[in-house]
Amino acid sequence: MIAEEISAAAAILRGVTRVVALTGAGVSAESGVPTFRGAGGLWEGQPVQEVATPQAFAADPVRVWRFYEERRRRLTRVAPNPAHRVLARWQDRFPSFTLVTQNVDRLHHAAGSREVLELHGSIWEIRCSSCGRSREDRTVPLPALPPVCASCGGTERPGVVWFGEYLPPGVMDAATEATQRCEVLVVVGTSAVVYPAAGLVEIAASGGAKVIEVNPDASAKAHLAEVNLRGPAGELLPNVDALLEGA
Ligand code: BV8
Ligand code: ZN
Repeated sequence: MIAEEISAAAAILRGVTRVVALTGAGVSAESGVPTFRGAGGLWEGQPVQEVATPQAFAADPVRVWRFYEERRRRLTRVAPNPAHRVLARWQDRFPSFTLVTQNVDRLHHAAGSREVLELHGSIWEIRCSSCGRSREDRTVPLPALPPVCASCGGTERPGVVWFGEYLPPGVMDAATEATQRCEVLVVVGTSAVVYPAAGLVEIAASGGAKVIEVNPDASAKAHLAEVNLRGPAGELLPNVDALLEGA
């Protein structure tokens, strides 16, 4: 029964000090942002894993930019949902709270979350492929595709981590360190199939932390969860938070 699961999740979270939350596309689903799975993992019929790669960008930068422009445009019309807002509140509810996301949409920031560990970068960052100069740019549509670097004339790319690319070292180390030390890991809206992000669930569980999953469907790591809240995060996280509020 979901009510029991919600109380079980609140019981695990009540009184703990070190909490980490790991989020994926599902936390933004109720804001109207399609998940990767939801779209069948495809863009224009091609697996995203093939579009979101340095090879695809080298072969056809305009095509890859169209993929990101379309997502940037869609993101200008969405807002954070209650799941984002609860996770923003939790940075003040727990003495040590770390928010780790695979999302590039910055909806956690828009909900008031500070110090979000963005494992896969941000769709609002633009970086020069030559000199590495990076800037936040929310212009939609961009005046030219591909955008050109103002300081060296190089081709600019979206500031996201593509498949086959290493994650920003500092960010992954901070996420790993927080997960190794946490008492509870809350896994929200991820299928947990992309690495090294998905490996964080193992790190938490093998470190003795309790894992709570919030997802209508079982992720690839659901077997590591103490409690599985099977439903939309925008509905279930506020219920858990309400029980913590009452405590
Ligand atoms: C790397 C940014 C070193 C770009 C992304 C080990 C084993 C196997 C493969 C690998 C491995 N190690 C490395 C790999 C390769 C690869 C990988 O993991 N491949 C997978 C496909 C098997 N990893 C990499 O390439 C990483 N780099 O390892 O570098 C290296 C270097 C050279 C050579 C080798 C290794 C880089 C990975 C990062 C790629 N960039 N995003 C962009 O966004 O365009 S990944 C992208 O896809 C997302 O960021 C996210 O990580 C992933 C999608 O997953 P989710 O977010 O979970 O979304 P999904 O749609 O799948 O699921 C949504 C879930 O939400 C569902 O479960 C659904 O039920 C749920 N849901 C729906 N509605 C709701 C909900 N939940 C709650 N509430 C709701 N309302
Ligand atoms: Zn440059």
